[in-house]
Parts: sequence; structure tokens; C-alpha cells
Amino acid sequence: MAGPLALRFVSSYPDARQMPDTAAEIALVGRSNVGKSSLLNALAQRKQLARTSKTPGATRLINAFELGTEGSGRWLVDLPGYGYAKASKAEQARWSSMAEGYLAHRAPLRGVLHLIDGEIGPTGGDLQTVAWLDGLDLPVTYVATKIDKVRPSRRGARKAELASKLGTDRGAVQWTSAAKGTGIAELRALVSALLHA
Ligand SMILES: Nc1nc2c(ncn2[C@@H]2O[C@H](COP(=O)(O)OP(=O)(O)OP(=O)(O)O)[C@@H](O)[C@H]2O)c(=O)[nH]1
Ligand SMILES: [Mg+2]
Repeated sequence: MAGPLALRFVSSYPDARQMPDTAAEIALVGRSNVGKSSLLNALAQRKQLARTSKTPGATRLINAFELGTEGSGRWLVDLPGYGYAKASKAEQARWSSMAEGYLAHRAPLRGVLHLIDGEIGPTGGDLQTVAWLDGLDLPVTYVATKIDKVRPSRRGARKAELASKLGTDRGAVQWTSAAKGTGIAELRALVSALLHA
């Protein structure tokens, strides 16, 4: 099974147009508080590589992390989340344009991991993002987060329900818990394969 990914923080960018050329990138996309930064930390088995918080809006810039040896140019990119209701309209608009500008125009981008909260299922904002991403020519993998918060007796039904709301089949959703380590080895293998393809 895949061990921890060797990830190093490279830099934060307010605008994708300021990012240098790289060999390949994969981005973490999802609602604010869904667990993007926690998942990145779990992939690397590092507690504070990416900043996490109980309060949504922890990630406010495009944060780049490099995989493997320094200068490999293979990046995992942590994006600000969408749908944080308490942020001002102006702030929300700024974060969205930051993430959307990156996703729509970033040449080295090879694919997206779209995180969906496994406990609460896809929100309206998640489904809007699904539709928006569908318009881009990018492979999207759905990752359900926080499986530890779903009672074991409910997991089967929840998996079927979440996949059906996303309009995909059950096997297409990668279920994870950054807290408990569930599904993390599989995701490490996937990220590594996507960045080396
Ligand atoms: N129980 C549980 N909690 C989790 C898990 N993953 C993340 N969390 C919690 O969810 C909250 C948000 O996590 P973050 O990783 O900061 O979320 P984010 O998607 O990066 O949020 P933004 O940076 O605001 O977009 C934190 O309180 C985490 O501890 C998980 O697998 N299980
Ligand atoms: Mg974050």
C-alpha cells in the first residue's frame, strides 16, 4: 500500500496567472470546511502542512505543494473553498474567481479531486460546481470526506444516496476519513498516478 506522500509547501498565490510553469498539477476542490486541507495533511501524514480550521475559510489563497524531489514540478494544489456563507459577498466573489480562474485556465492541470462531505452529502453549491466542472475538459474524481462521522450501520445507504445525487455510480466515489486514515492509501496511489501520467 502507498506510504505517505512526500509533499512540500512551495508557495501561495492570489492569482493563477502568477504561478510558474510546472510539469503536472492536481487540484483539491470543494466547499469550505469539507476537509480539503485535512485530506492533504493525511496524504502527507503531516499534521500542519496545510492550515486547517473548524471555522470555514481557512484557505484563502491558492496553495501549492510539490510531490517528490525538489523541482519535480508535480504539484498538488489546495484551493480556497466555495460557499462560506459568513464571508462577505466581496470576499466570496474573490475566492471564487481565484479558484475558477485557476481551474478554467491552468495549462498543467491534469485533474481535479472534488471533495463532498460524506456526512451531509452534496449541497446545492456542490451540485452547481459539479455542473460547472462538467463544462471543463478535466477528469474529476469524487472524494467523500469524514466517513468516520457516518454511523457504520448507515454507511451502505449513505454511499448509494451520495453517488445517486452526484449522478454517478457507487464505485466511482472514493470514501475517506482524514481523521481515521480510511481510504487514504488508495488516494495516495491515485494522486501519485495522476501526477506521473
Ligand atoms: N471527523 C472528521 N473531521 C474532519 C475530517 N477532515 C476534516 N475534518 C474537520 O473539518 C474541519 C475543516 O477541515 P479543513 O481541512 O480545514 O477544511 P477545508 O476544506 O480545507 O476548508 P477551507 O480551507 O475553509 O476551504 C476541521 O475542523 C477538520 O478537523 C475527517 O476526516 N473527519
Ligand atoms: Mg483549507
